[in-house]
Amino acid sequence: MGNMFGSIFGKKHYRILMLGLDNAGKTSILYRLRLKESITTIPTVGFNVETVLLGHVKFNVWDVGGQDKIRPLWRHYYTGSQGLIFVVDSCDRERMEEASRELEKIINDREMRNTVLLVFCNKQDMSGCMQPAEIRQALHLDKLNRPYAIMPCSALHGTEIMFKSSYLIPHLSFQLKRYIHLTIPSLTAGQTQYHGQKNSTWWQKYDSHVDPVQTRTDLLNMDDLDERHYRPVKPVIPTYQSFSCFHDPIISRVVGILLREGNRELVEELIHKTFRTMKLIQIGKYNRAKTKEERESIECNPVTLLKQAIKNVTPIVRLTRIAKGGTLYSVPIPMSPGRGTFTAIRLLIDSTHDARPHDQRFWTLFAKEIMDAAQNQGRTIKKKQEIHRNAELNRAYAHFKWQK
Ligand SMILES: Nc1nc2c(ncn2[C@@H]2O[C@H](COP(=O)(O)OP(=O)(O)OP(=O)(O)O)[C@@H](O)[C@H]2O)c(=O)[nH]1
Ligand SMILES: [Mg+2]
Repeated sequence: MGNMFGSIFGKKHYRILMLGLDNAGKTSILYRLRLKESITTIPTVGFNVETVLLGHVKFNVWDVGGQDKIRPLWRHYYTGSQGLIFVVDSCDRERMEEASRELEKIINDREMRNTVLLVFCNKQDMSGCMQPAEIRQALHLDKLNRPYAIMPCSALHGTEIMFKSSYLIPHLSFQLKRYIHLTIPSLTAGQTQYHGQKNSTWWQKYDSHVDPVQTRTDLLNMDDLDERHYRPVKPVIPTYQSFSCFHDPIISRVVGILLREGNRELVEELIHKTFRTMKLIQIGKYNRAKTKEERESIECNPVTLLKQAIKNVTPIVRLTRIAKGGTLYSVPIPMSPGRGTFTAIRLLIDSTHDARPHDQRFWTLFAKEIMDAAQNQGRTIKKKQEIHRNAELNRAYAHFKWQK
């Protein structure tokens, strides 16, 4: 189903909100889905967000801390969520009633009216835990008049979760069809306008959403008459941005520049292989180093090396063409920071394509170029120096930039 869905709608992002009482295992489930292994967690104070790929469909899964002090913050994450995963600790019989109350509060909210509900009965590996049928009764799910699914799982034995999460896909496809059905008539009637965000409709300009509170201290200091208690709240960040610990703007930029024909997963894999090669080379050097000072001078973090390389390779000037008296002159002008980063990455990639021998893999050559550039040596640095030299040769025309 995932494949079919992906081929019809292309690659899609869905925003899934994962809520539940504290200690239910939300963070464990999130990282089990993301890393396919169980990790040691600490109670979440803010939130974690990760992108999980299931079949061809990407899910942005938001895990928000469940301690009672932070529960009022949950509603700030409702807007734009297409799915809700409610996690319950199957062994926590005493707090089942509390979980039921919280779930009821969430699904009765206006913003969550159309979301798909999936209840995970976590910690099924422990003896004496409640069975899904019991939990369904305890959470009063029978009385719900919306589609939902309830399933046993264990964040410690994650294969079950991986399989079951694909349940969300058919339901979401149903939702999407309904959505398309609703928006197409208004599109043809020419009523749809775009206000920055895609798929927004004309009436959204009357949107009365207020800004969310993002920190716990602000929340605790919020008075009872604050408008956030009764008015719809904006999402904390737009869906296309990420706070994931795996996200880095520079790496995304490199991926974007290397990208061809939209195969982002392939490019991300190339970058990961480049980083792995760099790390292996640097760790080899580190282990061979004799003295402590020598060891300290070796940088083993590939991301730091990439950033250093980009910094070293960024030119400070560039040439532009200006017409004067029927002649085109190459005029040196300062490089803007954004364009400078782009040029640096482009130069690194170009010198990788020029590199010899050709029988080596891209990631090996790219890793070597980055490490050379981080040391202020190599082909890419020469290319930068060439740009500077050309600017120097044309310095006589520099005043054309401001003389009209
Ligand atoms: N036995 C067992 N323990 C689990 C399972 N899933 C999570 N745990 C444990 O439950 C504890 C709490 O897990 P977390 O993932 O931090 O819980 P949480 O829901 O994120 O908690 P908050 O961040 O406070 O909302 C951790 O000690 C986990 O090791 C499971 O499937 N089986
Ligand atoms: Mg947590």
